[in-house]
Amino acid sequence: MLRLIIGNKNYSSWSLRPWLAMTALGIPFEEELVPLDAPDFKARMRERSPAGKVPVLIDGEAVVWESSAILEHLAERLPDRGIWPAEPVARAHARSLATEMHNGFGALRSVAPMNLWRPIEPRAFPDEALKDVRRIARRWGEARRRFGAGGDYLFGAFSGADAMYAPVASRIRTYAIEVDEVAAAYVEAIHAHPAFMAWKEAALKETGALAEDEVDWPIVKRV
Ligand SMILES: N[C@@H](CCC(=O)N[C@@H](CS)C(=O)NCC(=O)O)C(=O)O
Repeated sequence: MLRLIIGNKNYSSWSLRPWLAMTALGIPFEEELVPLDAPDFKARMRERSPAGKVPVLIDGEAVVWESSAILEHLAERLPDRGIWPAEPVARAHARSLATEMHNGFGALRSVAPMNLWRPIEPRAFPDEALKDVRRIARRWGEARRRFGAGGDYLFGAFSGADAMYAPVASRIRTYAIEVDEVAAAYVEAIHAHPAFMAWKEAALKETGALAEDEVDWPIVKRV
């Protein structure tokens, strides 16, 4: 059985990505949650993977860290699950989008942490972060136009690319960041996915606020 080690569901955007891909695409796995603020988090995670971070996928003797490597491992192991679109041009596009997310958009990520229990409330962000949002919305629009006809997601059916961008959709919604109509519809489609809803439901039951992810710390706003 595959085992996925994750962090707090309210905050751990990198953990959400492979969890969402696996859940949405019907890949069975056992989940182990290691709270990010546990005093022994680093010690426990260093025992599991060289980077000492979450997420980590354990597949027998294979230990896979880095969210995009986990998606690639799953795509290779379970080629029929649809981690990437079957059609090669769409697949190349999906991989490029996913990798761009994995390596980029740091300006947005640094000022707008994923925080699922935070009430929806507009917030001002620096231009650089808003530029990231516009670039992301353009990417979503291009993918939806070119490849999205078969469904509500970037490549029609839900894929690894959607899993990679789901935390951004959540940030856009939480901080009420204005986006164009196509991007706004995509944000809603992510929030309407049963796998995303299941993760969020669990996140809302969590306790343990993290200062670095609460933008009004020491105030913690919760729905
Ligand atoms: N590039 C990594 C990022 C992993 C990451 O930064 N995980 C965070 C939680 S979302 C973490 O483990 N933080 C705790 C730490 O760095 O000690 C990936 O794609 O998996």
